[in-house]
Amino acid sequence: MTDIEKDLASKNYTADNIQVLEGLEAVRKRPAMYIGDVNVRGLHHLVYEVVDNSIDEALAGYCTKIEVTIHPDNSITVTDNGRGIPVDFHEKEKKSALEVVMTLLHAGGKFDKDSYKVSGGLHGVGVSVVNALSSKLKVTVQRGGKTHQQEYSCGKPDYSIKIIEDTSNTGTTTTFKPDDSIFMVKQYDYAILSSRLRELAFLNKGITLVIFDEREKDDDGNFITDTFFSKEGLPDFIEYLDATREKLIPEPISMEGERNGIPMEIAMQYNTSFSENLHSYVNNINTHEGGTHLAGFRRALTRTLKSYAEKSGMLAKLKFDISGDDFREGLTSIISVKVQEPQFEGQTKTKLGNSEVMGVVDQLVSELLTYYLEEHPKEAKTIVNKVILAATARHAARKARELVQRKNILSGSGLPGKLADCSEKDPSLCEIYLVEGDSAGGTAKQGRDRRYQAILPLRGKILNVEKAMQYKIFESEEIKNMFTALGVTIGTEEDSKALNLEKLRYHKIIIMTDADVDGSHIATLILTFFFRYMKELIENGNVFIATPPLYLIKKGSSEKYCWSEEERVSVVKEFSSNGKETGIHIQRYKGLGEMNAEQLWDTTMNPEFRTLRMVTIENGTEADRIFSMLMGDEVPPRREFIEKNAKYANIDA
Ligand code: 0RA
Repeated sequence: MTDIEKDLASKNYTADNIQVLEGLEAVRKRPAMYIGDVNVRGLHHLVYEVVDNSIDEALAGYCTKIEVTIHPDNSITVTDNGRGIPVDFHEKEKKSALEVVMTLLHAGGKFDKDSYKVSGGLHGVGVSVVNALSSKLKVTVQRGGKTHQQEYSCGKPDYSIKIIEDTSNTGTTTTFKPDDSIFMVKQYDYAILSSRLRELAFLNKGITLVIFDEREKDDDGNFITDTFFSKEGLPDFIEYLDATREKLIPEPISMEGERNGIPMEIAMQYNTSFSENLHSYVNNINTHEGGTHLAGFRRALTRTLKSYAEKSGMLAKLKFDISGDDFREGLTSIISVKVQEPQFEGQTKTKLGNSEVMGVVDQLVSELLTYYLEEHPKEAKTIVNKVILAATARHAARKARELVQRKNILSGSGLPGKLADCSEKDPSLCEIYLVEGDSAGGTAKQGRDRRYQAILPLRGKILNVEKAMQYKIFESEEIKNMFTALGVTIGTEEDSKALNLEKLRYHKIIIMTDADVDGSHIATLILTFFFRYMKELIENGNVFIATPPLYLIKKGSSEKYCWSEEERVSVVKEFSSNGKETGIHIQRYKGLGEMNAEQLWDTTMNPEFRTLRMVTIENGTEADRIFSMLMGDEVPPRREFIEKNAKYANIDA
């Protein structure tokens, strides 16, 4: 007998149930098909799936508060004060509606066809998938004066739904423990969950979202907790994202409306920076790759501002054209639409394909932005002046860039002189180390395997691209070297914004800096550059951080490297317990330069023993905010961030 058959025999299931169990069995066999992966992302996705159901209940107008608790064993509880999942008997399925929702694939929401249901995760798979992937799940429903309960193991009910007590409340509480035999990681990350809940609070104004972490206490002995609530929604989101940028107009421009049954919200603010920060969402999902909603917004923005600027006469003296980019320099904007049947396209399925959305967004933005500009002449003038400034700078940037390109053509291969290239030509086998300083660069050149490892030394602090105007970037020696060594180029023109990734000369780009404050600063400067100008490389999984050891511990003829404080303590213990004399020598590596070529190869560059940390973007909107805060002008928020996060970084000052 198979497991399923055994189960059926023991529980007297009818034929109708077979399909159900096979459904959940399929989820357990191929979890990645339902939740993307069984790594950090998949693990957190389980929480989002459950929270999404509560968000739907809130969007239907029946729920105001959602609480998420991380328990000490990394199980999760999600509680809402909605109407409660229906518990009545389901004639067709011959079991409670609750059990149907919890055990049938794609059964969620089927009871209430008229309800307004649009969230439901990127994979939108329903809570039964969470149940299937949990070793244990308990759901408690308060509804109709009673508290109902059912528990499941690996998705299968332990008992039929039962009433446990009377209640005057309504709501749903789900507690689940992800199955350790399925997931590669077990620990929930507070920062990942809380930034998603914060994002949901901004995207769904009026809902209170609370997170508790029972695994950790703060200095006062209380559990770590955060409460997220936004009264205004997207304008509040903009204020949050731009907290450390200098704004140009007092309040974000806020546009909201519904066309052809598609609700949409847009908020935008101009700041003194030079980067464009457009964030777009469909049904609360961040559409990283954009799509028709974003295209509609951009089109309307360019046309409306251009026509206003022309009418105002402010462009009269301008000697060159204004491009679409110029309208978006220093613009932070968020667009959020809710679409009943979204089509997601693109490499990561985060590009909205529904063609009908473009026109309706364009229409609403044209209308409301025109109205705004008429009503706010002072702000309108500020915006047009910023656009003119951007166009002027772009003009200068093009000249600088053309000069650079011409020079590259003149100097033959165009590869930077400092680059020690590898002999292998197949990019998928090649690595490039971006190394802090000429001296460490020299050691790395000696230590590397020159067949497939290239070394590019970078001189000290590279340009902070967060604060620099674009043309400065094309003048910076270190940045030009990175572009030419990697083989990719970018344009400043609209159509050539995308990187030519197929030209990438190394599929692994490894940032190698000292394990101290300066080294971390340099790594952050390089990451800022990648995030702002070569984000696709990060999204593609090409960017890595090397991890040189922090200590070398020697005793007699034995020696060991340590990468953390804990390792150091345990190695010292090991060495002192099995030796005769107390002659232990501890060397703290402050910089790469203290290692010789052989040591650097052994610990940090040899693929057999090294640890590389792949740089990923968990939450693009949050990453944007953190980069602007870390690399911008304001000091206090940066200090606070560093104090809060220092424990995650292996650095001493
Ligand atoms: C459909 C119908 C009704 C409630 C829900 C769904 C519901 C589902 C979830 C999932 C998590 N929390 C939830 N809260 C409510 C009730 C319809 C009615 O009472 O008429």
